[in-house]
Amino acid sequence: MVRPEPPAINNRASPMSVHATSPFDDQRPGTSGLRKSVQVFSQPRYLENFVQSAFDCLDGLAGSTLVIGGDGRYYNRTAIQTILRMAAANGVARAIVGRDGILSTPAASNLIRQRATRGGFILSASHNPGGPDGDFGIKFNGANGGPASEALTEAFYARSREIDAYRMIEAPELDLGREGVGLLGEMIVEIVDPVADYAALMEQIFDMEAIRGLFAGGFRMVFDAMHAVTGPYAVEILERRLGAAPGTVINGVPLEDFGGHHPDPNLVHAAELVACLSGPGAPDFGAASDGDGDRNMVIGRNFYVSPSDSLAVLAANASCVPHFAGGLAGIARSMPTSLAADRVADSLGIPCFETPTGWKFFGTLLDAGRISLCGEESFGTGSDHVREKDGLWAVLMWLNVLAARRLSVEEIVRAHWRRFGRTFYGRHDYEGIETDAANRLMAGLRAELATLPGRTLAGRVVRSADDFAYVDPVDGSRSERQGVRIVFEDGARIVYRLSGTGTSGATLRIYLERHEPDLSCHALEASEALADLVGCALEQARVFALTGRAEPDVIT
Ligand code: VG1
Ligand code: CO
Repeated sequence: MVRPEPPAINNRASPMSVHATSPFDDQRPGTSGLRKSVQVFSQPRYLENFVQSAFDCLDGLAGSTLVIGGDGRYYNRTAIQTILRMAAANGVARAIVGRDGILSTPAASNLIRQRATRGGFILSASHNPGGPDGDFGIKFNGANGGPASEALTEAFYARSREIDAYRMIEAPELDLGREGVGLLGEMIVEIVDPVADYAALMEQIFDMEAIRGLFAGGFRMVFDAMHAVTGPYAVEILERRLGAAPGTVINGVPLEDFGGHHPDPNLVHAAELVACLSGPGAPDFGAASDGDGDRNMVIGRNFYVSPSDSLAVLAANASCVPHFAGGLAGIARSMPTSLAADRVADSLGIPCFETPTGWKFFGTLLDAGRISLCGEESFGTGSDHVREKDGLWAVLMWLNVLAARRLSVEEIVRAHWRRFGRTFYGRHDYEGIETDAANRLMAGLRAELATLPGRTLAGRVVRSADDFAYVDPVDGSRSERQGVRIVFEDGARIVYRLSGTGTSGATLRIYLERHEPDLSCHALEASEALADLVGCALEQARVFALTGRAEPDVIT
């Protein structure tokens, strides 16, 4: 909220200057914006070139309002000062900035929408480590609050290849720590509480009374903010508004280097949380979020919920949540996400869309009202309330379902499996492999696709094999080469793709799933249930021969 304090800023007379520059050749955004090491980003003109390239491609920029904020990682404040001076020089009329430069990705998406702005810049490398030796990132979200389309990010990239000048006014540093309204050159700068509007939105969506009742009845949870951006949001909403015990939020203070950890909520990097939820006296519920607050991991007492299952369970229980009282229009999942959500959509008689990896592909479907819920296997879940995945929202949705059903997390998931069957799922990541080897591996897979259908691999007959291409059902845009998939007659799948968020070498992701209707097999560990598919996937891609890697770095 804007406090009635004197303007923090007054630099009306600042001269605008045009600075000569020359292109960098590596500014193509990936799955979610441009991500590079801090070292790369802090080179002179690097950030400036990318931001000016974006400005040059945006219609209606002059006179518009932009939202600017980030996850608080190292270089966040410096980058915000630069972007503000550039926005002022490019004729932006107003900038809305989170206090201390902080905005979680979903909170930024919400502000862009609520304030009817032209869009915004979100500064984050999400789950990648931070600090001077870590990563930094920037992405542009449009007026709907969602990540820029592929067509637009390609336009930014094309522009970055020919840019010869950027515009920036000269002005002293702004005090980002004080809420209020001031001027930077001709541009109004409004520094806002990063949490208030987001918390208000959550109050509209969920049955807060029911969740308060849950906590009042002794329900205990731990939320691991991983020293990333969600700390202040989680403290305000869980502890202050919902009455969760003080101390429910751990690692709640955002740090520039996330305390030296990967702010990536999975079983490997959120080990502290996993330990808290193990053992007899463990709390009822655990959750963690990532660097920029858009991912979520949820776990029950001694019970892990895979993100694909989480999407399916939330979809099946959506009617507990006031925002979805009218039912779901449809569901969407990224291609490598398991088909568990499709089974729920079937039972509800609503469509389930399969999109390429990355939240930018959900935007058109959400805008057109064709889906209400969407998710990815990478700990991303979201809905039509914003145009980003939303970590804390997903945790609140789980709490709302738990409050309505009065069952444990494990009971809810096991009941879901009994009804729909269990989809065993695993993702194996091979990080930092040599780019050439990764490209050869993918090329090898692609070369064999046509010969696979009808063949038997490790006892399963291949039904189809392709390189996923997507035609957006709303705007007709086409995206090619989004991942190699091998689908078997029994519905089991192997998917291969290279990460588009890494900053060094290549990361190979292999996704495996199979559906198991037989109740007596539901107690298997996913690793046992998928062992034969894993073997088949490794052999088919010649992973060891081409990369020398015998084991994945992370399994989720
Ligand atoms: C990864 C995930 C993808 C997610 C993306 C951004 O991309 O797999 O599902 O949308 O990260 O998430 P990739 O290309 O590395 O597989 V976030 O929270 O890092 O912005
Ligand atoms: Co993220």
